[in-house]
Amino acid sequence: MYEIEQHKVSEAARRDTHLDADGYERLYRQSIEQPDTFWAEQATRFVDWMQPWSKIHESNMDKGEAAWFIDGKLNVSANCIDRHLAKRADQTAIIWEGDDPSEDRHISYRELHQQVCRLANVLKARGVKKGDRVCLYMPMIPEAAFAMLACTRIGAVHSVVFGGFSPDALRDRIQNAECRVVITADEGVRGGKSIPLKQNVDKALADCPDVHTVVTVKRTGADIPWHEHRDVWCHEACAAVSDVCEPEPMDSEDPLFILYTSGSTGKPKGVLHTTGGYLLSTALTHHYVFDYHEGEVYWCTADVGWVTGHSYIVYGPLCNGATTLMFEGVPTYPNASRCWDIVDKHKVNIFYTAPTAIRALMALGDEPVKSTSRASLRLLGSVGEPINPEAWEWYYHVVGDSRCPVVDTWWQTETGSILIAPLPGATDLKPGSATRPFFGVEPALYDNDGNELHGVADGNLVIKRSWPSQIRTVYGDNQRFIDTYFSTYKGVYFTGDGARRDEDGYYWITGRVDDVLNISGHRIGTAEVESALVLHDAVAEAAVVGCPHDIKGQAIYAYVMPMHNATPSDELLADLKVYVSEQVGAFAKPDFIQWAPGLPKTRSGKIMRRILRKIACDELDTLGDTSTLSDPTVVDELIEHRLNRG
Ligand code: 6R9
Repeated sequence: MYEIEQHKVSEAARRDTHLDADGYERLYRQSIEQPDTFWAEQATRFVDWMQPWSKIHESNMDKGEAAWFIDGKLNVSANCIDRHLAKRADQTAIIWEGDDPSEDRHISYRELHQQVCRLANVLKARGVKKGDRVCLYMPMIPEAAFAMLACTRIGAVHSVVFGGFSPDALRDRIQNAECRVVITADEGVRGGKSIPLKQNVDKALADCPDVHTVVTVKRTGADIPWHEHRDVWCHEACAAVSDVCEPEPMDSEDPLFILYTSGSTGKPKGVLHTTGGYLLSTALTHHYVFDYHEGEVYWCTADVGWVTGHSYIVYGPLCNGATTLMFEGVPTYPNASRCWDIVDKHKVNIFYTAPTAIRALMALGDEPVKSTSRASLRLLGSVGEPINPEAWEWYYHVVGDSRCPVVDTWWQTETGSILIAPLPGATDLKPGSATRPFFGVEPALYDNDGNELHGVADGNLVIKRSWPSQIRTVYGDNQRFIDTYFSTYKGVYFTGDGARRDEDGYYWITGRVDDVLNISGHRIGTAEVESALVLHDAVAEAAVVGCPHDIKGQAIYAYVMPMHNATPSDELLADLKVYVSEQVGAFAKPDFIQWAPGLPKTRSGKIMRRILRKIACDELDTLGDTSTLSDPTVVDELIEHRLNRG
């Protein structure tokens, strides 16, 4: 067990932080006991409003209804750009570091303003109006941020689809959100390889007749197919319009964006976030959790296609007038020192990444880290999955030279912003714990019967009161939204995660308690992979579970029952893996596929995943009760042929 004292934040770090322990206690208490006073103060300090709100907040946690800063009007792009111009027009807003270490760009707030206005005018010229959905399928280039902000400027709702998704997955998301405009790039570049984004869009659009415009950013200049009536080059269109575009006054509860995430059914959910509450929460958490100080360089390594990229590359940092770094490549290209070379090159002060990246770099040894300076680093962050104490220690001691606090931040696509995390200088750290709730957040642990557990306990993590950046609905399916988040336990938000609370009130997230896997920090529903597998002609049935993986956290283990007329073979196995990549995306490709003569089912026909998980994890002595199975011999057969994961 680790001692708390071991990682007390050093006195030097404590001196300059926004808050100390008393400050955190005082503000947390105020946020719970006098929420209206607390939120009014924060909303005034962090966000500029075009029209003040009439009421701070209203919610009904039985139905998942929430409204924040009611009647308030604001514009997100004006908050992220225009209001900084008086003071910091020449300050760098975005540092872009290319995949190739010789390429970089510095975009000032002034240039950001011009670029966003131009792109907003292009969207307008193509008929995009307030409330319309625009799909973004982009690599990690500044134009991704320009496009997001251009949407917010005119009140369009963006739906960013991660560039690693396949054309089929992209098509489903374009159709679900009824997008008519797509913004993409000719190609993406990662680790020296190119990704055919425009070509993928063309494939996806074969089944999306309503899409009338594809705006394409020229990133590599590769030869790409072109459809005269539909496709426009971003640089040509932007050159033809004005660089002035007045920001649209938006209601605080107007939709800001849709972001698809995986759940326990095969169909991804379009998580909908709204304007005022989301912007305030991302700015507030960026300020306090990363202890952001004026002039600092902040780098979040996430992709803009995931929520971490939305909240902590774009919205939170830019709302705070920060300098945010965006990296196109991967941590190991051209070599294992890349991240630390970037830190030294751009004098990065705050570095935020995922445990899977930390573990991958840790496996390559200390030398690639030690050969760099990292003197500018002041704070380290972690997000996306539980960080094992070994990785935490390495991050703290080797990357941070035992000098930089590590903030382990727990949150979700649905929560919009960080809900549980230490505040540097205020919270003593424990490796592996996300520690304590952020302001206004009231977590609780429930047992499976819905009883709240008090004191030291292990249970299902729920959130008891509404917070500003809370998910408002699942786009187009409010019933599914209520069923998923507000029906498991009455009157509280169910996170889908399990957690333990220790004697100091610290939370330790133990992982998903539903059928969602976390592969290298990417959320994937087991049902999504299963649906892809059973679409293949040779597959009769499939069941997917997670098993532990040293670097990725979890790996995908699939049990596949072949069709009666199919012959199981190594070629077919390889085929199935490629097939899943095509259906969903390469990151969802099964690591292991075991042929199954049958799947263990209850007498009512439900697949017993618990048992499949135990077999995949080699935990045979705790298989549990198999007597309720309709055919228990299936289990012996699966055990006998289980795969060697070593
Ligand atoms: C931000 C993000 C959410 C799921 C979440 C949980 C896991 C995220 C974590 C963590 C332990 C942390 N998760 N942060 N688990 N410690 N600090 O990752 O959003 O992609 O929606 O994933 O990730 O299981 O429920 P999202």
